[in-house]
Amino acid sequence: MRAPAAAFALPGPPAEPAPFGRGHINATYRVEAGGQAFLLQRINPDVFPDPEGLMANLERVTEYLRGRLVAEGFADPHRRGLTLVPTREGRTWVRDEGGALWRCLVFIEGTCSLPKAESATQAETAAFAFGNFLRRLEDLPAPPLGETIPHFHDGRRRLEDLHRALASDAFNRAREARIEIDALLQDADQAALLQDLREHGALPLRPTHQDTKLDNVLLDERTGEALCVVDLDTVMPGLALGDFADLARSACSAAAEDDTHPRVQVELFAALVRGFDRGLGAGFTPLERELLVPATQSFARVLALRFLTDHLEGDRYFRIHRPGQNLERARAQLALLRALRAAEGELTRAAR
Ligand code: GN1
Ligand code: MG
Repeated sequence: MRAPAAAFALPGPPAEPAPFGRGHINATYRVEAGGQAFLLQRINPDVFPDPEGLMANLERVTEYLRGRLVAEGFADPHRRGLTLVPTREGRTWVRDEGGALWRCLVFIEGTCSLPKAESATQAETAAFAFGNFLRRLEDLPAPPLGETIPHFHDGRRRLEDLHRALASDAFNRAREARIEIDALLQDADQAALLQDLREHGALPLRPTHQDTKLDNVLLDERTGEALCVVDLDTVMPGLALGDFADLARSACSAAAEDDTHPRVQVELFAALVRGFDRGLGAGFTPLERELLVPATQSFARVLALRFLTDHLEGDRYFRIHRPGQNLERARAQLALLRALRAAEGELTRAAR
């Protein structure tokens, strides 16, 4: 691991990198060099088909956001936005012998991220940060950002993927997942809600984050202020409604994402709506507001589809720490979907 670290222009010789974070996709390490801390990340080539294109997006987005933060008068833009560390050759990535790309970011000290919201205030703060992130990127100059994962939130495709995995059942895992499969095949077209909106042009495409999990916001350890939105690998054109929905499905329950006993809380959902709406500046459009609850349900369903498909295909996409974990994750998202339906009336009132 020291080999990729050594390629970057660090302020001293790098110490042995240590695994860091809770991400399911990339490998992330914290590394100290010259009395400062950095994050070293290997971009998962099985997930991102064009890592160089991804890095080109990331360079544009981080630079543009830095400019916006400075223009907004923040004295600490390096704590509120990500900073890429260049290699000695002046690039933002290095390729290892296996062909995978590595990058290095400045570690933002004195922050934490949360697997679940502990209070409505925290939920609102994080939601504001994501809405505000979209507001800041709204006028990103052309050309549009590249698609780092084509069809990423296309629920119809995700359903086709499940059917394909079921047809081959290469690991003979479909039998034990019958209940989850049946649940996902019921009302299956609800997975396509966001994709339908996108195709019908009912909502504008704009730069979006597309992985708005609660723990992708860094909070100031001391004050609890939301400082920085991280994990920018899927920043690409999309729907603001999708970013709200992915956040709401990850943060409207007082239980963590992989807990099969979700506790959907109306006050948390209401706080997420308030925070995101404020962060957007212009706020939700009437159509977006009407769809906040169905979109959140749809996102829980699509993520359940993705976890289940990956389980059936032998855990090639989401990293697991024990056998069957992706099946458990699918179960947890299905339980969340049921809870979101049970609370639908209250959530809809809270979204108005
Ligand atoms: C992945 O990288 P991470 O763990 O923040 C996934 C998201 C899922 C999330 C579920 C690129 O996010 O789409 O919602 O897991 N990211 C990618 O925990 O697929
Ligand atoms: Mg992440």
